[in-house]
Amino acid sequence: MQVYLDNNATTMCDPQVVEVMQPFFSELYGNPSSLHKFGTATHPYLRKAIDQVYTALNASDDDDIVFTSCATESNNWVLKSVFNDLIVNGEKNHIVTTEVEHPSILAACKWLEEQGAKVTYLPVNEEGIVEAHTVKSFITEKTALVSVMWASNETGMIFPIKEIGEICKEKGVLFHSDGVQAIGKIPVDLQDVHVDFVSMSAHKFHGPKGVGALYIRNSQELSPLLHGGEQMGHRRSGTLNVPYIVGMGKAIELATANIEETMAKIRAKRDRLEDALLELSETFVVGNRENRTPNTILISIRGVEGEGMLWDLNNGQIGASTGSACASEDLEANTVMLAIGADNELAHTGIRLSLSRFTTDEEIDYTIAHFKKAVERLRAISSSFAKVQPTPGGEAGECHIPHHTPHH
Ligand code: C6P
Repeated sequence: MQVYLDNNATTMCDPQVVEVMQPFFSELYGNPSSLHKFGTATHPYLRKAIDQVYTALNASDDDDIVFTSCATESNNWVLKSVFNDLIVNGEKNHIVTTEVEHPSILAACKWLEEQGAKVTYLPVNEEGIVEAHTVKSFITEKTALVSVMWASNETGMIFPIKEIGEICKEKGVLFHSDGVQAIGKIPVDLQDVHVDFVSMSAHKFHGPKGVGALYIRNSQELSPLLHGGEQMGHRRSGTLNVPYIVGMGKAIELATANIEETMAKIRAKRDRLEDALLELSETFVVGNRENRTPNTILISIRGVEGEGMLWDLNNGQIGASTGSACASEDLEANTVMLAIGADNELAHTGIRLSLSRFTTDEEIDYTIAHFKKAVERLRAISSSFAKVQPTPGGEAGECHIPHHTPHH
């Protein structure tokens, strides 16, 4: 058996998505900007894909959804263009974000600091989220943008986006949310939440890699990141990637249709897996279940190095991760676990397990059995676990670790 439990890194492209993409490679391959029939033949399919994204997110007709290559591009676009539009001319100078954003936010913010922006990286509480009142207390009249992720890729914890949106609206500050790990996992209703910009990537909800989008409320001004042709109303130049856009439309439609029902099924499997793993002594899961995306577990197993565990799981044909896929090539501690205040040793033990609608009960049974054996084996050879062994009776549960103050 092979078990894929790394769906926060990427997902399998749904066969129904692959099917709708197929004709656009070698039959309907015209450039949508061309005036001849090969080009114009693609238009109804593009319109359908756009409608599918609008419907899935309950966007209004006044809003814009602009296709990009991925969420990394969408995130960079918002940050760099707000910097260009509001900070370079001296109108504002400040961006508020969190310590636990994806590297496509954090690295872009670091770069903007070098260009002269002031950035506040807000700390998270022991559950791994930033509280709305913390955001409020760091907004000043110089703040141009608040950027807070909708849900964490590492812990699955859902941030108080609705409250933060209200605060930003009241203060007249632009609000961006990285929606990558929320869309397709929890209902996202853009009429209910006041957010100016939302980033997304199709491959996180069983669409193809290499296509994403940026939602822009009220089609407001945002200077382009890529200059060139007139595509997407000059907002994002480059020939439209028709097969992938069509695939993204289908994928978001499938991922959001009956989302409550689908997620209840995934949640039941996730909870069964989590309950079984928490039977192991000295294990902690970050964040409470109710406020987490229903597919995600970040579990820490005292005395078991994350990389060793991944290797063992991999030998058992189970794909998991120690955290964000793009930060997992180095052997550093899990940055989100450090941000919630875990000690260095504990922050090296995080394992992220992320399910999808394709995960089966048999796969969960197999994972539970293999995981428990792996922990026993690795603890038997762990010198650090030998040292902590006598701690009281092997308490297991959710991780409660004190939090700390923000840095600028
Ligand atoms: N996170 C993970 O293992 P791209 O690569 O551009 O499609 O998506 C980037 C991205 C942006 N924001 C969030 C919250 C994300 O989770 C990701 C991708 C993967 O967690 C790969 S690093």
